[in-house]
Amino acid sequence: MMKHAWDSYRQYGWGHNELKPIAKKGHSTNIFGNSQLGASIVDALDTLFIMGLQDEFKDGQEWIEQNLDFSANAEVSVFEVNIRFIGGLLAAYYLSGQEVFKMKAVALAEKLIPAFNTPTGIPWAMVNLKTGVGRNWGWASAGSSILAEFGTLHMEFVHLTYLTGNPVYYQKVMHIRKLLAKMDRPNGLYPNYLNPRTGRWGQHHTSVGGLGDSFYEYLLKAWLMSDKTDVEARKAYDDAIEAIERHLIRKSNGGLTFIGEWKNGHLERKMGHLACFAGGMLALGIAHTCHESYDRTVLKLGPEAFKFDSGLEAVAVRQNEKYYILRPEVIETYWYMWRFTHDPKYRQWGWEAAQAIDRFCRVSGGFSGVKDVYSSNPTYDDVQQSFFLAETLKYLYLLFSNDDLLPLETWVFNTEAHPLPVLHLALQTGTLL
Ligand code: DMJ
Repeated sequence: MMKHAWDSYRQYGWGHNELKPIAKKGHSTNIFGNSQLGASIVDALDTLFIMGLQDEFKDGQEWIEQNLDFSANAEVSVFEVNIRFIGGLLAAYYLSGQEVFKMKAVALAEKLIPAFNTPTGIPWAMVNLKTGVGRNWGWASAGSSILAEFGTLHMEFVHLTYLTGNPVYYQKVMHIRKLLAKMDRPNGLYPNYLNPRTGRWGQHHTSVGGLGDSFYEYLLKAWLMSDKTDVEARKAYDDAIEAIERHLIRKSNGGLTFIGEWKNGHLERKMGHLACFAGGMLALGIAHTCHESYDRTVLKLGPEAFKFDSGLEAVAVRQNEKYYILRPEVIETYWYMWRFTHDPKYRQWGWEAAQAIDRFCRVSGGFSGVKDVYSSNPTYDDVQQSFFLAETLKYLYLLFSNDDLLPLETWVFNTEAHPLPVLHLALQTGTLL
């Protein structure tokens, strides 16, 4: 599947950010601005390396050496560029030892630093790579920055300081953490929106799915990545999860554990596909619930969001929530649960998902998302997302590999599945400061 995804991108979308596997041409979205940064190449590199696809890896490296530069007049998402590009380049560097990846990661990080020029130091969501001008998404509450965006820079930025000796990256993300630690939280929950001018929360919406998700993930992983010495991060994680357990985690009438969304004092009994990564983070009954969300569809692929009220149990109701865009979170959770328990059901569930993807998402020009997982005759969205190569296929591969391939004692995966090593000595000896 990886060969088919990569070869198709190589043939029809090379250098573009993503691929349209039906139209057989390049694709991009607003998260990459109007740039051609080869996002699929950078996102896929470490997967190719791990799978032993050396020629393909070399091909990607060559493209990066010759073509990847960050001078375009393009407004990109700081978060997306960080997790896919900086994370991807750093992982490629750590795995292969090739200096070029480190150099490119640092060059790109320099372009993101102007995004932190706000009255509070909470970065803008977007930055123009050429001019350094930042701004926020028009749709975000009251001009706010997004928790899952400014809260998902920590791992990569700590590594950048570790590799370069330049303290700036570390200082930027530690500043975010300190600022958050000082703020009052309604019911102990972190709202998804924070205004970078005023330092006040926007709407009181809390989610472990979209807009919140990887913020919680990075608190836990900051602690893991520091060889469990960053106890401040662990404490913040424990406090956040305690409030989430109290207010958001419930059992449906049918006995499925789910994580709902908090909207201005009210619990919405709905869970997004994105929240399914939390099965691996919390190791609760979430993996089972997310498997049910797949199993209760015609295609055996999970919808974007599913509900637990009015007699509904892990199924999507709205037409615009029935799509599957090759997302990884459920398979990610299966893999973590496999590593934690070695219960064969997780491999079985992963195998079911792999077969369903191969059957319903494979087209001659790559892999495409589908618009309705409840229809036996689904239409395609014609996008091969870069995270399909970075995450979905990597987690599937790891699910059927031995534990000594990227052991979790020494590697911590960023939110785009790019493995970064645990920094044993650096944090303990304070060399980062
Ligand atoms: C990926 O880019 C990352 O996993 C991110 O944290 C959330 N969304 C996508 C995949 O669904």
